[in-house]
Amino acid sequence: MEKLRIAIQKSGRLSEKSLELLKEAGISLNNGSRKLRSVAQSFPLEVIYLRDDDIPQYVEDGVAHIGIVGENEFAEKECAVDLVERLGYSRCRLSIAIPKSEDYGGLEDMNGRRIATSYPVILTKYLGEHGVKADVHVLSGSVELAPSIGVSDAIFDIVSSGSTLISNGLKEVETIMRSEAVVIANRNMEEGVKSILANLLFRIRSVKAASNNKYILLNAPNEKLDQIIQTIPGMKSPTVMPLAEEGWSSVHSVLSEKEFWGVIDRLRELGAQGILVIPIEKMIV
Ligand code: PRT
Ligand code: ZN
Repeated sequence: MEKLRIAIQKSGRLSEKSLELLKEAGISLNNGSRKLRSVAQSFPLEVIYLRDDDIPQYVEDGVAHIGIVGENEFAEKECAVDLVERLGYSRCRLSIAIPKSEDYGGLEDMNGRRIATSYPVILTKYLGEHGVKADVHVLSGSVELAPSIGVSDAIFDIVSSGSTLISNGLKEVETIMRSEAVVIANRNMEEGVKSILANLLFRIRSVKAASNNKYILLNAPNEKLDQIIQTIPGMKSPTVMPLAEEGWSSVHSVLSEKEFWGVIDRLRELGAQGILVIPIEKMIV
């Protein structure tokens, strides 16, 4: 039977979350310790484990049908693959940083400067778009050390908390790109494989929607019911049922994580009582 082949980072910042995502999508893999390849039990899927740098090319070549990579790798490699889903984890940014004692007047300060990076394509493109001519110096690792050993004047690298920059005496001066884990796909998949991918993406979206939403139940005084319903519109509209106690109703709905606290505060102001918030296991989108 046809299988969808997915490439996942062998070991690194994307590995664990990517496997967890598959698990939440109901896909269990048959190996405890990671091998080069594993086959899912209850879904037509095969996983191959690769270095993240190699994944875009393998997907372009069709060795894997899809892959999970940082958006930065997708942008850097410029492979002929499609970005089909954003996953929201392993978020980071790619920024230019300079020694913290130096002043920064804007991107034009980079004219004639040496910038060390592992992402020359993204950097060169950005500088070109802004008419800045710098000397881009490619390093495969430990980019943050380059200024202190005199290899460069600035760096362009991944930043997450910013502590690596601080501990190397650098400061972030320009953010060029934001990145998160994404699913990339081959452009020439057979119909059978495409439909497996559609099913996988449907499951992934349901997992994502569930983690971004909560189920809320509350008791509302009837005279405030209209205002309470407006505060929590829900997926369609909330379910409203009369309570045994005269003048009160029970309201059930779905609340997004983003607006959560604002809505709760407003509901309390309106006299809602017995508010219960429950995690959603899956949400079919
Ligand atoms: O071995 P392989 O080639 O597969 O892995 P890798 O070492 O190239 O990649 P890995 O596992 O480090 O990162 C994989 C992906 O995670 C990256 O491509 C990014 O999309 C994403 N990601 C998210 C990060 C970070 N956060 C991150 N903080 N990748 C790297 N870092 C590094 C960064 O290079 C810098 O050295 O962490 C340091 C900065 O972190 P802060 O928190 O000190 O700012
Ligand atoms: Zn890598």
